[in-house]
Amino acid sequence: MTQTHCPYCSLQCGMTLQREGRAALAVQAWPEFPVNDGALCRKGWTATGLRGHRERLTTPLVRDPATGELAAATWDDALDLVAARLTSIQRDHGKDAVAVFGGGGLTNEKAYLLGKLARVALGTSLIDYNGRWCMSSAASAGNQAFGVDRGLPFPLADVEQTDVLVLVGSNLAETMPPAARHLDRLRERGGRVVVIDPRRTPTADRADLFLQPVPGTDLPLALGVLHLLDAAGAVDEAYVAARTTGFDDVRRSVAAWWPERVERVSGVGADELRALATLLAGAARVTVLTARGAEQHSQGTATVLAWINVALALGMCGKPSAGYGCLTGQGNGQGGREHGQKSDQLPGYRMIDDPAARAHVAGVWGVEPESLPGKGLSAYELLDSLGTDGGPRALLVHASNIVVSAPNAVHVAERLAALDLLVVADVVLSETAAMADVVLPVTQWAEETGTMTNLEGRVILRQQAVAPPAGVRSDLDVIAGLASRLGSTAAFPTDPEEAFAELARASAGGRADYAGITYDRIRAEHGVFWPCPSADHPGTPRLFADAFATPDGRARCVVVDHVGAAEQPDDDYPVHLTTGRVLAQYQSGAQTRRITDLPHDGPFVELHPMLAARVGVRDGEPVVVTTRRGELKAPARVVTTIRPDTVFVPFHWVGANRLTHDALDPSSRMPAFKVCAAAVRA
Ligand SMILES: Nc1nc2c(c(=O)[nH]1)N[C@H]1C(S)=C(S)[C@@H](COP(=O)(O)OP(=O)(O)OC[C@H]3O[C@@H](n4cnc5c(=O)[nH]c(N)nc54)[C@H](O)[C@@H]3O)O[C@H]1N2
Ligand SMILES: Nc1nc2c(c(=O)[nH]1)N[C@H]1C(S)=C(S)[C@@H](COP(=O)(O)OP(=O)(O)OC[C@H]3O[C@@H](n4cnc5c(=O)[nH]c(N)nc54)[C@H](O)[C@@H]3O)O[C@H]1N2
Ligand code: SF4
Ligand SMILES: [Mo]
Repeated sequence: MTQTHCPYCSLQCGMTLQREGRAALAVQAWPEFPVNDGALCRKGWTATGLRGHRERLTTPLVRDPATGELAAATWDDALDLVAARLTSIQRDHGKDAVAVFGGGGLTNEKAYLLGKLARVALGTSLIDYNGRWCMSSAASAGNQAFGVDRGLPFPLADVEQTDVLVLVGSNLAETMPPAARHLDRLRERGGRVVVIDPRRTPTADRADLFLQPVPGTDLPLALGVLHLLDAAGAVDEAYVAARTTGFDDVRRSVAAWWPERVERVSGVGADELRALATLLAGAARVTVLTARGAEQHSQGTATVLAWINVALALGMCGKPSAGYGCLTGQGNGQGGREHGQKSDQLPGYRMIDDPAARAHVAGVWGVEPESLPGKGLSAYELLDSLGTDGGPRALLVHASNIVVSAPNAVHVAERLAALDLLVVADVVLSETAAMADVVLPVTQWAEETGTMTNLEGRVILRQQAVAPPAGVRSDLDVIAGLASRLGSTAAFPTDPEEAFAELARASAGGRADYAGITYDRIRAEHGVFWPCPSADHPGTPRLFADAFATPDGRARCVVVDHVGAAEQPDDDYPVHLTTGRVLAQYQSGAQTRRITDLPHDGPFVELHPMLAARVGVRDGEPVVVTTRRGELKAPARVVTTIRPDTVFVPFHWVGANRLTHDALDPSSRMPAFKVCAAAVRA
């Protein structure tokens, strides 16, 4: 019996894996783990379905130049080939001719060593990861406003004790189902839930107040709320004076956002906006949480900053059971960005252009600080540059199915095809792996040990329950195997606990300080919250009680203004397209589409009966969605729960991202997955 965590989302629900006979593995509850109290969603309960699956990769594959087909190879042949090609490409085209793409599903140890592989063994500046698509706008806003980015600055269960919880663009009843019980308990206590979403989701069904804006207008909503709060004298002036800077400018900037103007822009009635402001003004404790609906926009960072301003104006950040937080997405979305996979960061959440940070990390790695490359390109910019003149000629991908999940995916697939060498490490032959020159089969969660950092900043332990299938190696082995073949003399431990100890040293003194965390402590304490700088430090479940992580300890109120979505509807593309998730599928679907116990109903197009009537399509009939990038034909799902001017497509199947565009947020470089202009026809 092994206590571990679900392989999927950032809730990282605790679960027990029980061996049954020689090969089978059963998922059981782990009631003592506090984040989910033994509850799991159906993805968690069925997670062992990929073990022993006939499509599980169990041997390296190398593309035969004669036939163009992938063929089985030995590990030595595959790694020798990759290292030789990388070396010759770098010799001919320079260090940055090789790029690395990581994932927020990787353990901290893997993410850390992938960053070290890029910076030390390859010497390339080009590494980024799919977390850039996940919550980088909230990260950027958190850094600007609070001086630190930790998704939730408090344990998730704290929201049960708040008085008003505002969920901006989160469908947690379907994306983190066990967390929905907090909403139910909050309401049983008499608290109120507000949900803001262009679709009335199962989460919105739990709301006391539901606002249904045009996609991409959460920013003006926040400006309008703050306008009303200020007009009502509901700003906590003492708090604002003592704990923030910049509020006067923000106050002036919202003066012109009266409710009728907000209504014209967002489609949310002035009365509904007033109802929200009244609810907030009368509450002792308010918690605002954003998720991808608010963040995946070309103004995602500004939108989050606007909602942080609301929370600060009400005096909530740092107060018990109140404040602002972002609901991170991937299993290790939080830790994945703290330890060096992001193009501008070094381990411990250090910035790569900070000389002191470079010196510290170079010291731990035993290299000269000058040898470390500088800042690279963000995820989409990196993919966009592949195979171009002067761009990278080789790409290593660990834990992302880019072909399905990147925006403007047809273009991205063309860029991948233009490479001299594509290497993909994965568990299954994902759509991206199927394009690779070399595919490396790796272990999956139940077969390995390592740490993950959940959405609360709680560092937890994934523990091995079974031996991996023969022929499969861990990403740690792949990274170490490549590093030594590339001639690196730096340490690339393959033992996860040893890797974690090195990571902890590298993070020491950084914002995300793991120096006092050990596997034993995690086991004994149900996880440890960072920062935890020493063995005798208790960890930090709650941030900001006394001060923010800025140089002067005050939060920054940042002025932001509404520009609007990068692509607006017009005569040719008259509706808004938004994208997102369904309960039973995970991400690009590489894993969950293969699990037979989960429904496989393919992509669909959700649209309102009024729009359906206009285009002449009935429920279940095929409908065609087109954008300036591409086209998708899929069955219509006619529902009254979506705005009549908006269509929704889940991105778990090939298709949604043929439609999305590549507008990026200027500060976080996050793509605007959540809104573009589209046309619909029967
Ligand atoms: N079932 C399931 N759960 C998951 C995942 C999964 O793939 N499947 N993935 C995990 C990951 S990595 C992530 S990032 C999280 C994401 O978790 P969520 O952010 O909850 O998921 P999404 O479905 O992407 O988006 C949430 C909602 O945003 C709404 N929305 C769209 N446009 C807008 C807008 O302009 N404004 C507002 N306010 N709302 C808008 C959508 O209608 C949708 O209901 O889920 C995690 N959990
Ligand atoms: N249109 C649209 N597009 C989106 C989004 C959206 O809302 N709308 N959301 C975005 C968001 S928030 C995210 S997080 C991304 C996610 O999109 P992806 O990056 O594609 O995420 P996954 O499907 O989880 O891909 C992970 C891959 O890694 C493999 N894998 C699992 N574990 C391991 C491991 O330990 N090692 C290795 N090497 N491989 C492993 C899996 O089999 C899978 O193929 O999609 C983004 N794309
Ligand atoms: S909510 Fe997330 S972590 Fe929990 S069982 Fe479902 S997918 Fe797994
Ligand atoms: Mo995500």
